[in-house]
Amino acid sequence: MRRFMRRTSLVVALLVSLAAVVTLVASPGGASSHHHGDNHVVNIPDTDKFVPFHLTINAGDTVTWVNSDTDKHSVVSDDAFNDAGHNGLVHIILGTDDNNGQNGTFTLEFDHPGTFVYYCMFHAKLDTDNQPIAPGPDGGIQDNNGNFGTPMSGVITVVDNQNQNEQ
Ligand SMILES: [Cu+2]
Repeated sequence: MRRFMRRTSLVVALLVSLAAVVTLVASPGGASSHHHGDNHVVNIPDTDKFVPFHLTINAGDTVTWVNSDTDKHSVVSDDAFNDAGHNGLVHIILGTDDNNGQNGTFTLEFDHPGTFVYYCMFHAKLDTDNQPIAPGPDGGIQDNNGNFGTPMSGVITVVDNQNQNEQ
């Protein structure tokens, strides 16, 4: 029993020191493969749209959605056209009505190049060809004539940052 205990604590001690070494080795490597991430903002005003519609960012950057509308909105990605990570994402961003008067926010980090196409499930939906369309008279962006047809969607293009790291 004693012997077993001693052996066990030796193994534990070895594992702890191994973990420490792995941590030391891993952190500088992780820092150099990503540039210092910039944060980009996509605003959601009270007109049911993402502003800007399209963003180009570097791998390692973050994007923060800021919902200043009273209504809640959402960021939903579909695997059919998303190769930038966060596949199958469904995230609701509260509006000021449900968030004590404060803007709802949501931040994602994008770690590798690709395209992130997203839409709001309340103000857009996907058609049979996986294209965002307005869900009906109560959704999408209506023009002055009452027509609807612009779905609430957006695109983030994530590019490789290797060249910038070398500068
Ligand atoms: Cu919405």
